[in-house]
Amino acid sequence: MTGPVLHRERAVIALGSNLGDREATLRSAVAELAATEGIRLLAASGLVETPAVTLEGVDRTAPAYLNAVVIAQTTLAPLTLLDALARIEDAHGRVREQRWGDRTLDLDLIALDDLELMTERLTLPHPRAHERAFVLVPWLQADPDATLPGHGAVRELLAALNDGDVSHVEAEPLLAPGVGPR
Ligand code: A4P
Ligand code: MG
Repeated sequence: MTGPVLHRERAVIALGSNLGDREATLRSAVAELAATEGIRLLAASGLVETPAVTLEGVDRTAPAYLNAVVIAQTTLAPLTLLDALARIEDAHGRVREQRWGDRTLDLDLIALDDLELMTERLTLPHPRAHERAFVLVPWLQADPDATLPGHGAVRELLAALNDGDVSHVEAEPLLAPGVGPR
């Protein structure tokens, strides 16, 4: 007898933090993702520092963000994966008071294969990813050939944005060598 066929999807997850020890938070979030049943990390960006984008636009008086992107393989259903991300956010003291407000940790699902979905809890691909350098720059680091379903090559989306606000601050790779296919 063979075991159940586990369909594996490729997930792109964006991480952001602009409160507390941002780097420690992002590193432990990556470790927690890697330790989640049904998630296997394949690649990760470095850390990039970006000015806060708020509902009023770029706010340079707000604490700056560290952003990163990880690529994973997952057997989790889309909403189960979203729940897993929310649990990790909550474990890092995430409070939800203001949309696009300051946060210890934000985990967004950017894409899950080429799935297109629009439900109350989950929109895929992430509806704002294509216009955000703080997502596209680290995504390209993690996957130089990345494409955003419905929008095209990430490299071209980024060139069209022409946003020079993103700087690379990574000290050590977010993903230790050896993490990956087992
Ligand atoms: N939701 C729907 N689709 C998704 C998805 N693909 N991934 C729902 C994740 N969540 C998704 O999110 C609100 C609800 O969106 C969730 O309950 C989920 O069911 P939230 O994280 O509670 O609140 P939020 O993040 O404030 O709202 P929103 O609109 O998702 O914000 P964004 O678009 O994620 O923007 N500036 C910089 N420099 N770097 C950042 O990382 N991030 C944001 C947040 C704003 N400014 C930023 C950054
Ligand atoms: Mg979010």
